[in-house]
Amino acid sequence: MHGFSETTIAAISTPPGAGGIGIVRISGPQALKILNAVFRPRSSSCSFDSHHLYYGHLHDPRSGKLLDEAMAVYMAAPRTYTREDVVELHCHGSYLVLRSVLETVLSQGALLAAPGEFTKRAFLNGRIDLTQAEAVIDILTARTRKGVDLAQEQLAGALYRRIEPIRARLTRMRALLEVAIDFPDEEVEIADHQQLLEELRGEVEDPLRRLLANAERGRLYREGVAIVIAGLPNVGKSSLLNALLQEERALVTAIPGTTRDSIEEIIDVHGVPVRIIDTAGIRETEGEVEALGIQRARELINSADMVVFLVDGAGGIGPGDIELYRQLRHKPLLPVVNKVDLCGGNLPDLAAFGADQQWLSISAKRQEGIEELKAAIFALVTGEGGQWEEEGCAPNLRHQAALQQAVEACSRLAASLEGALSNDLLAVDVQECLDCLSAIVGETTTEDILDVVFAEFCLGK
Ligand SMILES: Nc1nc2c(ncn2[C@@H]2O[C@H](COP(=O)(O)OP(=O)(O)OP(=O)(O)O)[C@@H](O)[C@H]2O)c(=O)[nH]1
Ligand SMILES: [Mg+2]
Repeated sequence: MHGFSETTIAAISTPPGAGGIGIVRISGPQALKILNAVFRPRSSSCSFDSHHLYYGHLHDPRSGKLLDEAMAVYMAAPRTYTREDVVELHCHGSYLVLRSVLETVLSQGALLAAPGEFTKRAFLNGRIDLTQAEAVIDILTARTRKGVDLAQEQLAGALYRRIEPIRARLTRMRALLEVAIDFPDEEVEIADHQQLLEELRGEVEDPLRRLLANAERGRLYREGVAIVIAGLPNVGKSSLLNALLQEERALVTAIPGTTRDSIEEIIDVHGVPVRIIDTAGIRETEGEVEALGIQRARELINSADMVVFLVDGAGGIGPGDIELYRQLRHKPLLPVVNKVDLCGGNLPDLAAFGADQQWLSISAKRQEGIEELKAAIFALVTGEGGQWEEEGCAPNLRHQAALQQAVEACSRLAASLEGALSNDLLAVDVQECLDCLSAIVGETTTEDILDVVFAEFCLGK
């Protein structure tokens, strides 16, 4: 589909900073030549067996200078990450060492790899489809174990395997229609429209809609949600943050107005990365710093996906709580009563907030009710209590847009079939639907799509 690249690329493939080892990766037709130029194996063998690790030293061939003691591996095409010849130089994980090794490799004819270029080559050389390339980014950036699992499934081809049978079905339909176009005078009807319509509904549209239903889930596990803990001063917001994190992250004191700057951390709520943000307690204040904190809190509340609205069950509910509740009502809200350990079983009267409002009771200090709160957060972010089909695939935004277009093309096709339009027109609709699906797996991708996908990668991947 795309010819193999003539250039050889190289990059530092391990993260910046000090580490036990750091790896410079080289891919392309000159990889082996460069390895021979920069690396001297201790054993004097002059050739490298593929997929074997060699111990030796890296030198700069221009000056003869010793660069590092290293392990090197040469992997001959096509059994490699990119399907090209690949060399990895395992050096000491010092950024300065790695830089000088990379610079030397570049001086021998390699080009600095663009972000994601190794994976892009793996895709262009047909080792993986586009959804698998995207899964590689997801694995690198996942923030929960669940996110990693979903990405691994996609890397194993879960999404591809869901798209392929639908594409195969559409391809068959197109073929039927083409035959019917070529032989308009046949006695038997080659493309029975009623039957095509049934196939379209059952084997194309339904599976596509089911995939689309999973896209929301993909977004959630990939991007997570932002939740602000809001309430009056001293109700225990920072204590709640600490309880959720299981760590004394925020300052907690009995003095109202303790938190000024907002504090945020990411927690794993049943696999969803939740950014949890502790804010300044909201009240009228003369203090300049506190006022800035409160303004900040209001901005964060506005941009948050949802709000945990906290009141102090022991201190009594005041007009301030009710006024704040009124202001927050337009957001997805989880109302929580804190400090129930001080209530002796008697919760304050919460009827003023509305008779039908469900409240959770917790004690942030004693870490009671925290699991229930997490479950409630999960239920709220997943809508109907997380009733997703566990299908092992989580389409991303790009897939979602293409799936949406495919479903729309499907509807047009169904209407055309019902309207008994000519086979030529039907074939156009089928092709449109096919194009959308081909774009997802990367079979008919334009440079723009590739640029967008691979721009998300980090260097060296
Ligand atoms: N008994 C009891 N005390 C609590 C509980 N949660 C918080 N507190 C106490 O309430 C006081 C205020 O707690 P914070 O977590 O600082 O409250 P806050 O809402 O962050 O306060 P500001 O940052 O000032 O808005 C502290 O003395 C906490 O120890 C609880 O569940 N039970
Ligand atoms: Mg606080």
